[in-house]
Amino acid sequence: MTVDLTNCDREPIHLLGAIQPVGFLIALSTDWVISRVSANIAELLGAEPEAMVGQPFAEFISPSLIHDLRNRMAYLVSPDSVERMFGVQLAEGGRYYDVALHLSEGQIILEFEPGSQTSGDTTGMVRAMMARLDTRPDLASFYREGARQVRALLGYDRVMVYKFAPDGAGEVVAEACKAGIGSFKGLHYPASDIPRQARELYKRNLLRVIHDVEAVPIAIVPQRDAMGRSLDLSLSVLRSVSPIHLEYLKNMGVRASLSISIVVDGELWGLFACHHYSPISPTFERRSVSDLFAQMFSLRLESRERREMAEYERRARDISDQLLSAVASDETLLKDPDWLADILMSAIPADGVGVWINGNYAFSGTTPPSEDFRAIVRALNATAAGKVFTTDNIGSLVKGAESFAKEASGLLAIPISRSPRDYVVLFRSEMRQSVRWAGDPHKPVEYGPNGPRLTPRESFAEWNEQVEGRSRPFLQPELRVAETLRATLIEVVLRLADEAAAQRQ
Ligand code: BLA
Repeated sequence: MTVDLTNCDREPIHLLGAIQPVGFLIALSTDWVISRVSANIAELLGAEPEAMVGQPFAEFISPSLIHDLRNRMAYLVSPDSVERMFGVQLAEGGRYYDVALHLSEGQIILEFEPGSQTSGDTTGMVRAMMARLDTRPDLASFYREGARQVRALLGYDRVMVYKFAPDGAGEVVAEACKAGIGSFKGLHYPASDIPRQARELYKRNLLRVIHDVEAVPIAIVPQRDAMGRSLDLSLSVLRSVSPIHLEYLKNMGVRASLSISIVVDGELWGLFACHHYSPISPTFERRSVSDLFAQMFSLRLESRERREMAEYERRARDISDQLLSAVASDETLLKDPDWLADILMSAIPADGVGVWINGNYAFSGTTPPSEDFRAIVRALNATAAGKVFTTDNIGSLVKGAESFAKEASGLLAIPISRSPRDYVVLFRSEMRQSVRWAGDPHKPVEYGPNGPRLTPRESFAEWNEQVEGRSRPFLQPELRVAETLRATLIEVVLRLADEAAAQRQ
C-alpha cells in the first residue's frame, strides 16, 4: 500500500518489516529455532542471516545466556509483557548488551542493543523524581515539572506534555526545552498527526524511540514467513518508523524523537513528546526508568484529576448555595444579568451569558446579537425539554451562526421554568487561535514528498480549520454542575412566582 496524507490511519505501522540500526533482532519459534533475524545480525553473532535461519538458537549463543533467557520467559505474564535484561554479555569479556524479550504471535522476539554494565540506582531516581512532582500545587505546574524531569533524565532538547482532546486532537500543555529553540506550548494539532492505529499501539507499547531520522532501517530476514506474513513488531523496542512520520520530523528539523504514553483510566491521555536536533540514543535502561516514571506520573495525574474534579464540584455547590441565599435576600438580583453572569461563570467557565425570561432578554459578556439569541431560544424550545442542553457548535442548532461564531460558538442552556420557555444560556467563543510564529531556525530548505503539510505550522493551520465554528466543549462535570444550578434557579423562580401571586391576592 502506498501511504500518503489521505490514508495514514490505515498504514500498518507494526508490519514495516524493519528495525532501526541501533540494535539486532532475532525471532525464535517455541522450540528455540531461529525463524528470522535482522539483516545486520553478523555484527552481533558473526554469522550471516542465511546461516542462522532454521538453526537452533543454542548453536550461536552460550548455554548460560540461553538459560537466563529461558528463565526470563517465565516473567512474560500478560500478552503485552516485555521483559528487560540489562548489561548482558554474549561471551565472557565481551561487550555489554541490553536485551528486550517478548512474544509476538507465538514467536519469541529478542532484541539486543548496546548497553553498559553499570546500572544506576534506578528506584532511587524514580523516587526523587516523584517527590519533586508531588510538591507541585496545581495541574499546570505538575505537567511542567513532569516535562522538566523527563528532560533532566533523558537530555532531549525539547520535552513536551501533549494532551489529547476527546476527538483525538492535541495540545501542548507544558514544555521544558533548551534556550533559543522557540516554543510549542499552547499549540494545537489535529487528530491526524498521530493517527488512530498509532494511538492504539501507544496504549500497548508505552515508549517509542526514533534514534535518528536519517538512519537507514535494517530489514528483517526473511521478510515474509511461509504464510506470507510480516513479523508483527507492535511490542518491539527497535521497530522502524512510519516514513510519513519521519518526513514530519525531518520537515521540522528534528533529528531524533522519543515519546512515552500517559495512560489514565485505560485511555491514552497524552504523551511526553521529546525532540532532539541531533541523533540521540538513550540506553534501554534509561528509557525503562523514564517509562516507569511516566507510569507513576499517570497514576498521580489520575488521582489529581479526580481530586480536582471533586474540588470543582464542591466549589460549584457552594456557588449554587450562595446564589440561593443572595436571591432570597434580594430578589431583584435575578434580573441583574451582570450579577447572574458573574456567579454562573465562576462555576462554569464561559465568555458570556444571555438570560431569557418571559420573552425579555438581557446579556452580559460576549454573546450573540439579540435577534440570533431569539432564534437560539426557539431552537432550544424544540430540543428535549427540561434538561441542560449543550453544544460546541451553535451552527448545528441555528442557521447563520457563522456571523457571530467568533463571539459565540458553543452554548450551555439551562432551562429555568417548568415549560421550556425561560433560559439562562452560557456562551463560549470560538476556539480558533491566531499564533504569531517565531522565525523557525530549523526550517528546511526543502520539504519531503508530501510538501509542507507535514510541519507544525501547516498542521496547526489544519487544526484551526477543523475547529472553525467550534468552542471548547462543555464537559461532563460542568454539565452536572449546570444541573445543580438549574435546580437552584428553578427553586428561586418558583418561589418568586409564589410570592408574586400571594401579593396579588
Ligand atoms: C507519530 N506523531 C507521531 C508521534 C508524535 C506525533 C509525537 C509519536 C512518535 C514520536 O515520538 O515521534 C506528532 N509530534 C507530533 C506533534 C507534535 C510533535 C503534533 O512534536 C507537535 C509539536 N503525522 C502527521 C500526519 C500523519 C502522520 C498528517 O502529521 C499522517 C497523515 C502520521 N505520526 C504519523 C504516524 C505516526 C506518527 C504514522 C506513528 C509513527 C510510528 O510510531 O511508527
